Amino acid sequence: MDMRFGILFLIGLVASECPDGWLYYQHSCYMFGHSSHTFMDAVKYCEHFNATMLNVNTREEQNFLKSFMSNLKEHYYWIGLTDEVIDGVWRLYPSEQPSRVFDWYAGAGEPQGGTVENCVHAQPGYGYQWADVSCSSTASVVCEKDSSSNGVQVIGRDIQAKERE
Ligand SMILES: [Ca+2]
Ligand SMILES: [Ca+2]
Repeated sequence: MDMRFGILFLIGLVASECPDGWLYYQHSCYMFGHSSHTFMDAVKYCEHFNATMLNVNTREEQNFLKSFMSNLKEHYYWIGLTDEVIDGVWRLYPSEQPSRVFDWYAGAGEPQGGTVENCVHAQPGYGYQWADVSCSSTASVVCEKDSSSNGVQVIGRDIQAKERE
């Protein structure tokens, strides 16, 4: 068997896979935490897994995750979205890119917390739509990482690098 073909096949095969216990969707892996943290502790929790908090980039991603969360136990989940820097300007965390996708729970007038509520969680009672809340309140967290960042693919790259030597 042609060695190069074998390596490319290996990389292709693992590109759609996530670590055990993580959910795959469109090149991302997601992990739904069970324990409660403040926003900043939840950031560290995700970093521990080489991930960031969930960044919702598309409407499709939001709809997929909302539907998945509705089948889990009734946890509140932090997402990576804050207006800590400028009130009312919602940015993804930690990139600080302006968010293009929103799913606020209009039934409670969210977001309505002004300068007091600068972090965002998905709330079971709101069908996992979003509310702004105090960053020092506690919730579980959804962590996200690129599916290509898993370890097996790095091994594939190592093999390829060796072949070139
Ligand atoms: Ca995302
Ligand atoms: Ca609020």
